[in-house]
Amino acid sequence: MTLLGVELWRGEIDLVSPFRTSFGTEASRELLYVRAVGDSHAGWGECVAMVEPNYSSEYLENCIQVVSRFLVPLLRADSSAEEFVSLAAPIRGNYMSKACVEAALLDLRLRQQNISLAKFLGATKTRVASGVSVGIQDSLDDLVRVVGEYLALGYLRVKLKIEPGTDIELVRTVRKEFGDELLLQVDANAAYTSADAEHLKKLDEFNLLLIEQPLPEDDLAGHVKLAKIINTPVCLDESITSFDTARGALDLEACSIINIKPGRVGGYLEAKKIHDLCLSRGVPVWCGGMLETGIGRAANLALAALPGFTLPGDISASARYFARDITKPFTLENGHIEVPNTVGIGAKPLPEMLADFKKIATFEIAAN
Ligand code: NPQ
Ligand code: MG
Repeated sequence: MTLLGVELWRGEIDLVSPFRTSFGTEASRELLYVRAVGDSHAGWGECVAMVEPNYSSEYLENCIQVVSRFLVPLLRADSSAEEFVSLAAPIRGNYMSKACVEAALLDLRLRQQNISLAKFLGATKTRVASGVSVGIQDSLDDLVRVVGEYLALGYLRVKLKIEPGTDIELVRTVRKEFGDELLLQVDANAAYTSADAEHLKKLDEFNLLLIEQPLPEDDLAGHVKLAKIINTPVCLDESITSFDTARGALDLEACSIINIKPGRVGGYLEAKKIHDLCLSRGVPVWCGGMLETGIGRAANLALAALPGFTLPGDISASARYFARDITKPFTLENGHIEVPNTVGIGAKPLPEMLADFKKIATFEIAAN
């Protein structure tokens, strides 16, 4: 049951179509993996940071620095994921860096103990309801076509990216085209300000499941005020970086739904604590996505199989983003994706795909 070493692997996979949000357009996914090497097993963790600090303050190069200089040195041959998390606690922020190291260690330890991540976390479902995040399109016709294609594939919920000037008409068009039964929500990625409250109130007529992160991540007070003005439930994403920020947002009534992303909160152990808190308070949660490949997607499926994940998440099929995934592809079956039930995260890179990736760092872990 030992940890012998840690490796960092880098690569890039093109997206099947550009993904436009209020903070930019992505055409490919630059990737960073952590590999935790044991005596007879290896664990993999995926870093969800983007190349540029546009979604949050973390970015891929910075994660490589933080993982190499501050996190790997904390590891011991017998470190558990729980020990790593407590040793890393004094290092402020850097949630995505911590999460990918924790995930690799968790995958390794669970493989060594012959347990699946789903079982370890307390999963109660064998498949999870799948939604899709739809980027901003060049025209309303394009949007209707793209949404139609996803619904034909069986996705159970549609999330539309919005930004100032590209919002009300977008939602009206999709609601009119696909009907009142469609599970529909929007995500602003923090693009509005409190001054837009009356404008955002116009979305109330479209019976949306939620509006996600309308205001800047640190404007909790603005979300409290907005939640009192609009009827559409407010869901927070970027603002929730830990158990404490989740509890605080709920105590202040800044939101009534939470998008849980393990990478954004420092890992699966913290994500589970947030899940348990929300379950105890009857607050719906759903699993967000960061355009993960199969390594991150497999682990997120285990998390989303917990009982409190009652809304369809952004864990889409691999094909939503990638023509070829780093792992065996995750596919949509009747609007759902199967939860891996084999040991660890239940997935690992395909050798032929990993061949295009570069091992950029190797660290030996001192025996105890
Ligand atoms: C969100 N995810 O919920 C994020 C935004 C996002 C599925 O909408 C590369 C890496 C590109 C992460 C683009 C979804 C990304 C990204 C958008 C995350 O806010
Ligand atoms: Mg979001």
